[in-house]
Amino acid sequence: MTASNDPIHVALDRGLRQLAALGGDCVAQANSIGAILWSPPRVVVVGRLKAGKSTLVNALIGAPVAETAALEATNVVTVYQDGAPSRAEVVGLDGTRRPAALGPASGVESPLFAGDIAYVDRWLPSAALREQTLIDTPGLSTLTVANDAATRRVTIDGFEQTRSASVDADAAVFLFDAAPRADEIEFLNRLPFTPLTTLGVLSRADSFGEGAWGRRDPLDHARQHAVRLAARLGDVVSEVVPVSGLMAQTSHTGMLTERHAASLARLHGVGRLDVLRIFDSADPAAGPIPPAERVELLGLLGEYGVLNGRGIAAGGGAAALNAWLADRSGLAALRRALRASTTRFAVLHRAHRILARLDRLAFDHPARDHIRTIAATLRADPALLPVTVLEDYQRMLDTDPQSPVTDELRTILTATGPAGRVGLAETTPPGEIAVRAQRLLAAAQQRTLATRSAAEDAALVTLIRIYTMLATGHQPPRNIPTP
Ligand SMILES: Nc1nc2c(ncn2[C@@H]2O[C@H](COP(=O)(O)OP(=O)(O)OP(=O)(O)O)[C@@H](O)[C@H]2O)c(=O)[nH]1
Ligand SMILES: [Mg+2]
Repeated sequence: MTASNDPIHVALDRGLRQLAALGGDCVAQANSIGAILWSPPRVVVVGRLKAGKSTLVNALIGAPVAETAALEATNVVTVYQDGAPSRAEVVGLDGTRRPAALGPASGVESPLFAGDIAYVDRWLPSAALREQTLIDTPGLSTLTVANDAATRRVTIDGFEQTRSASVDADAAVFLFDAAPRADEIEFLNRLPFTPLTTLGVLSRADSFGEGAWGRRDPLDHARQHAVRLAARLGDVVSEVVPVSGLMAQTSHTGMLTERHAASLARLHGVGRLDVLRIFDSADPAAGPIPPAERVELLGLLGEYGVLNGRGIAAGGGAAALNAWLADRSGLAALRRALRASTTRFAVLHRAHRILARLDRLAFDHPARDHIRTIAATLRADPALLPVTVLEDYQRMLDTDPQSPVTDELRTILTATGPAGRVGLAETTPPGEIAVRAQRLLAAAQQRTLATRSAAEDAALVTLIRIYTMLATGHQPPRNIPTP
């Protein structure tokens, strides 16, 4: 579904035109809010120090733009978005913007100290970034307190009272290379997302468990472990996808050349233990390739790639090796998961941000009465009902996650048709759907007599609206553009 026929987009666009028609500075306000509507949803990549975040961001973008170093940690939040020319702007903690020069290795030469930066806006032409803006963050860690704070500041509402410096993300990709720690889960719970807008990534899958030299294939092992983790982390993430960011980066950014493949091919036929010995040694006589090339190959392929890519490089050169790396990296599955869930619901979150901006204007602008009418009309529009459901779900997760109301909201959000919204199989005949909706409607009405929170009050209004439509045979609007 394109922007022009997505009912949510059409409704919001209409509302913003009405805002602009009020004249004066409302034109600029409408343009500024409209920029959100016309830009892709924003996905923030978060996780522990050195989990492989920047490497994965490069792989997803398809260009090695984020710095990834074994020793240097990412210390500023960077927002990667599609745009030309390639350029950067540094946003200070006070909200001011300054252009920044790009260094030789496409790094940003910042005019401010890292501690004074909220985030860096970085534009580059990229088809991948047309689908979603990607936000790389410094790792969460008690060891690098300043970097940890830099991430929390721009992602958590109200953290250090720096809301103006927020990066306004719509969804998160959460990386961990082992079971997530309690403080990481706590951080995720403070982000304004739901499990539907948070995707788990088991990173560095190529070195999982005993690693490349162990008895089990680490990628297979990681895949099995990801299934167990997904079951355990169901309250925080929609899915857990195992990925080797390193193999994905090397194969998706054009880093691999015929020279690398030829060098690796010379190890074809060498025994596993001898390969280990060669890569462990700095002695030029230890193997058929010089030490500098060993380091280079390890940096590009990792131990798993070196060990298992030898025969492939010997048989089919760089093209075959690249295809194998891409296939084994798990990036295709990650992209699928991102499209199927995360960005699908991120589009609703983006609509929520637009409505929130209108609500704020309706509160403090001189034309507040007119703006309030525009906002109220939008909220009453059936096309925007899924956005309200997401907002209610988010509030219920914060206040009463175990409530059946929370479950019902999630069921409605994830359903693909009317039967699914009342918890029935999509093949159910319409009559039965209406009967079930009637029963759920009665239960929701009964619940309004003794609610436990303001969030529940609001959620029940939404549920009653939806069940009434379904009970009378009316279709609530299709949720969201399905992929
Ligand atoms: N074997 C292997 N190494 C990886 C993988 N992903 C990243 N690395 C290596 O791990 C190191 C850190 O990777 P980064 O991508 O910089 O990690 P990060 O999470 O951005 O680190 P910080 O920004 O410092 O928190 C680099 O040396 C990468 O080459 C992976 O999937 N497999
Ligand atoms: Mg990094």
